[in-house]
Parts: sequence; C-alpha cells; structure tokens
Amino acid sequence: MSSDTGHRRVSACRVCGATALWTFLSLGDTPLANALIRPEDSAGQESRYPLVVARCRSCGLVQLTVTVAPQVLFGPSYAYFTSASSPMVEHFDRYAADLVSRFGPAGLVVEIGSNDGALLGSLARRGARVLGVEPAANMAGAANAKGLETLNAFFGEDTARSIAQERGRAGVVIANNVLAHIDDLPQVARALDMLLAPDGVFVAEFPYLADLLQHVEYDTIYHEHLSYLSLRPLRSLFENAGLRIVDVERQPVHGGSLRLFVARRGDPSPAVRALEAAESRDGLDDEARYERFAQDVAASRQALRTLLEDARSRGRRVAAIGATAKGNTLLNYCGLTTTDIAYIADSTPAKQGMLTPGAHIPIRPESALRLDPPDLTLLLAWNYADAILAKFSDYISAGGRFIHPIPRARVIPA
Ligand code: DWN
Ligand code: ZN
Repeated sequence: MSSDTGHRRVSACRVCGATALWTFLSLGDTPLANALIRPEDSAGQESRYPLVVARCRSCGLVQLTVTVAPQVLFGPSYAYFTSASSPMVEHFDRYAADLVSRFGPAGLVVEIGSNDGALLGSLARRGARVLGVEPAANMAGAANAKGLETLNAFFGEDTARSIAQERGRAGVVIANNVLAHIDDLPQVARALDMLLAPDGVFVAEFPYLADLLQHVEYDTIYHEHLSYLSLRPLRSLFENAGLRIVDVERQPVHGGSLRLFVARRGDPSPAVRALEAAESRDGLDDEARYERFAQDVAASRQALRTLLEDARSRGRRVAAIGATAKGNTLLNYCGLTTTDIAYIADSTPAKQGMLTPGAHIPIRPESALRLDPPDLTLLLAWNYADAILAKFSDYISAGGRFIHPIPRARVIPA
C-alpha cells in the first residue's frame, strides 16, 4: 500500500494469481464513491484513484487494477445504510423467508458485511440464531442497538476461527454485496471452510457481470467493487478451498444479481450448468465482448450529456434522486457539476447536508423534490426506478419527469 493515499496497484489476479491482466476500460481518476464531503471542507484536496478495469486472461475474473485499503473505504464510518431503501428491506425479508424454508433451523447463521442488520433482523424474526460481522463501526453499532449481535470486524481466517471456537461452526454463512469488495478472495474462501459446519452452506448475493455488460451498468464500477463476478472464476476460487457451487438463482436487485449456494458436497444443479453455458454463449470468455462494452459505455456517457445539454438549452432545471455510490461514478465520469444537477434528494439522514465527492453536488432530503421540484430528475438510484416513480407519482402528475441514465439516457414516463 502506498501510505499517503492507502492504495496499491494490482499486478496479479485476485482469484488465480496470474499476471496476465488485460485492461479494457478506464473511467478516469475518481474520488471514492462514498467519500461524501462536509460543505465546510469543500475547498480541501480530495484523493483520487484510477478507476481502471481489467480481465484475467487465465481465470476470467474481471477486476479493478488498484486496491484501496478497506479501512479507508469501510471503517470506521460508512454512508450506505441498507434500511434507507425500502425495496432492499423488502428484498431481504423475502430472502430470509427463502433461506428459512430451504434450510429450516440451521443452527448458527452468520452474515458477513451485515450492514445495519436488515437481513439479520428478518432472519431473527423467523427464529434463526444470528450473528453479524461488519467492518464499519457505525453499521455494527446500528445493528447492535436493534438487538442484533454484530461483531465489528473484517471477515477473514482470524474472525472465522474465533467464531467457530466460541460459538461452534455455522450452518449457514451469508455474504450479500460483499464478495466484490474483498481483495484477498482465496483467504476468505479458506475462512469459509473453517467456519462452515460439515453440512453448512455459504450463500452469497452480488451484482452479476452478465447484467452489468448487457445493461451497460458502468456506474456500478467504483473502488469498493474490486471484482465483477461471474461463475467461471468463482468456481475455481471455491474449488481451491474444497467447496463447490451447488445452486444459483438470478435476482433482480442492484441491476441484476446472482444468489449463489456453495457447499462441501453435491453436484451443480441444472441452473448452474445452464448459466455456465449462457456465459459462454453471451461471450463472457471473449475479449471482443469487453471491447464492445467499453464502446457502449462511451456512447452512454455521450447520450446523457446530450440529453442534459438539450434540457439546459430549453431552460429546464434538473435535479437527481439517490446519492448513490454508483451515482458518483456516473457524475464524475460524465463530467457533471452543479451547473447540470442542482441537488440530489436522498432518504438517508447521514447523507443529507453533505456534498458528493468530486462533483460537489448538495444532498437534500427527499422532500426537496416536492418543495423545490425540478423539471427533470436524474435517477442515480435507477435500480429502484419502479419504487421511486410510484413514490413520486404526484411529482409526475404535476408535469415532472425522470431521466433514466442507462443503458442510454431517456426521459420517463415518456
Ligand atoms: O455494494 C454496494 C451496494 C449494494 O450498495 C455498495 N458498495 C454501496 C451501495 O451502492 P449504492 O449506493 O449505489 O446503492 P443503492 O442501494 O442504489 O443506494 C440507494 C440510495 O438511494 C440510498 O442512499 C437511499 C436512496 N434512496 C432514496 O433516496 N429514495 C433510495 C430509495 C429506494 C428511495 O426511494
Ligand atoms: Zn485469474
């Protein structure tokens, strides 16, 4: 790690260690996506890091070419609260019901990266014995305050060993939107092997590379997401730790995710085989597919800039909704500023009153869209488009419109 900015260049693949990393996309040097700024600090220098994506020519893992130290990204305080987005709370409630019906009373259930306890709470209400492991102190504190026991720690071999010694091995270990955040994936696979009971199952959910490519979700690329996951590299990761992918489901959240089931025994389900075949068919093993994606990204940027310039020339005022991590990739890569976007409305109290990293756009409560309505509202949380359009139907009835930025910017409802 370079000590001044806490990041290092990656020269070997995070799964297989091969050094043949082929770079196919650069989104420039950007600040960290959740490094919100207090207005009084806005004149200060912001650290920027290269946002460059490469693919391992050996195992196929798509990954960033730098690693920012996890302590810089996630601790002691992290801005993203799962419970601020009601569609995610509902998703996790359904998820908890699915897990309980799949596994029954599974003994100890450990969630890695449990955030403010949205899933733990739903599991506990259904009678599960739960434990969270969460590196951000403010998130662990929020979960403990709700009575959901959460260790404030990074997950790795040390944490796994001490949980197994003190509480016994886990029947289920869960990691949602966490695998992509981990630099040393083989170490975490070994830690899972230590923590899981002989018949235990590891369940992981993460944004799926095939959806990212197909829907041009380039904004989900930021420094917290070190890898962009698909089945082939994950299979070799788990097999090296004596684990196998036994089942998979596609989930609609975060622009398209996979939910993976990993165990010590069992053959891959028909769903696993079908998805592996689909990955090959869709070109996930071909460099030409990634070159095409890079062109799609540039075209998407241009389409959004053109739409916003057109709106400005017609005197339309534009704001945004969702001070998301991905929104900051989009704003910075597209070169948008307060001239383009007056403010961003967001439901997270801890984000309100802050400025976004890089673009320095002020974040206001959601009520701003009603009290100070813009003509157009850019959906920086496009993953919740349906819920947001329903919530703001009065804004739409009064003539307000949203801009959906990907894959190509368009105004909705038409
Ligand atoms: O992996 C990660 C994913 C899962 O979550 C991260 N590293 C960080 C985060 O990414 P994000 O910030 O892009 O996530 P979301 O879930 O798209 O963030 C939604 C934001 O929008 C929150 O700040 C809450 C806000 N929101 C809102 O203001 N009104 C959300 C909804 C649904 C709303 O109605
Ligand atoms: Zn590799």
